[in-house]
Amino acid sequence: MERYPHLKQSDPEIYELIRKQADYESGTLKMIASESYASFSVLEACGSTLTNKYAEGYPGARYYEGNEFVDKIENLAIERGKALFGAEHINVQPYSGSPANHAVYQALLKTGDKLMGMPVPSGGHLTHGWKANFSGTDYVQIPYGPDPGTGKFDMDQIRETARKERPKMIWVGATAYPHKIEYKDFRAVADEIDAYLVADIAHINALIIAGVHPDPVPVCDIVTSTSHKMLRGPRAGFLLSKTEDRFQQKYFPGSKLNLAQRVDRAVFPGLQGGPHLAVIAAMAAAFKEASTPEFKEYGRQIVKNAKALAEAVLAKGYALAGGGTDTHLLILDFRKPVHGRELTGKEAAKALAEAGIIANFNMVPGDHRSPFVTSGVRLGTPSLTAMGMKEPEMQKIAGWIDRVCKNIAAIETEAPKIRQEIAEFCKQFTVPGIRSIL
Ligand code: DSN
Repeated sequence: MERYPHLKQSDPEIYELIRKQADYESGTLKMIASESYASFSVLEACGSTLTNKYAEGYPGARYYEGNEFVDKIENLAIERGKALFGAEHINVQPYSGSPANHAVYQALLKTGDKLMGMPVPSGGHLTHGWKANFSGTDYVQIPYGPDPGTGKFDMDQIRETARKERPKMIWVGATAYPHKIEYKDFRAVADEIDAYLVADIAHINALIIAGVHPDPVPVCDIVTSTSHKMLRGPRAGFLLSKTEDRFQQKYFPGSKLNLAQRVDRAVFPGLQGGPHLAVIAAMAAAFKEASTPEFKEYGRQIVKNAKALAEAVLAKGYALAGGGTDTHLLILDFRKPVHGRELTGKEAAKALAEAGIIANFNMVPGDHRSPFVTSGVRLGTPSLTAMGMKEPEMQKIAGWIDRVCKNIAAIETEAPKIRQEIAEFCKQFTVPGIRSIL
């Protein structure tokens, strides 16, 4: 089947670049922990004519006419999302994860308020209060992070910081934390100081759906997420929330709006204009896919694959931040020399990419190197799992990673050989949204 025939004819330049990127992504190992593959169905909804429509507002209360069908679409996304996550309320309009997180600040805080969050080098997200982001310039981040020794959260330390600083909100969520997060422990801390608890599950939503990671929805005030990454939907965000605000009397006395209404107001008209309806239709399609037993199996296999990969690299003498993984990602810690040499995260990630293993350099807890160099490489298994790979394939991949690191001084000659092997290997697998098995 020829893809994008109209674009091919009208704009061959852009068409070729899209085609080349798809070829690249199906002939290399996509191990960026925050990526996976959207299905053909999700891509079709994204590329649909809904992109033409304006519909500011929410279903049944729009500022434009002509919404009979788009209201049904957004309502389907809402119903499916609520059922999938067991949430009291969902807003499916955020343009992506950062706008969803921005809406949380608008719904809960006032400029200058304190929040607890992880700085980016500790594994947090920009929007969790990082100094270069609105969340760090307009609000005050009280930092916390994994213990540099164990690589895991030390709840006693976190409680002590919370009691001392009394933030109004605690973010729980990470972009580079390989362990399970016990939300109920954070809830206990938040309750001691009357703080909102907000989980960002963008990285781990499929694991929660699959039941292999604790579920934040019952205990958090708001849960935010992207709908791409391992959820395999369109590039967008959504917000799950409780209907009532447990701290209404304390922080919003006299307000006629409950928490769900404040969340909706924060998204529109607080931050955004017209919702991206094609994307919302794609999100509805992705929620449907994520409700299937096959998706739950994918979620379980992501973790099995990450554990198998972790065991395989540990067996080859590599160190991992936090000692291993019980999620979708692992972080190679190059502070322990391999093959007689201490690599930096940056040089290792670059060499791996030349060989066809696409990942990113990443800080490790207690890293002495700058965020532009780092001592770690973050590896994720969602994309590999979406292609149908299982534990035996992780053994093979660990072998290629080791070959790259062993031959890093002569990577120009070794990388093309490995890349060719990987390209052949990838042909055995379906690449969702790109190609079926050849
Ligand atoms: N950029 C994402 C990641 O790679 O973790 C976070 O949004």
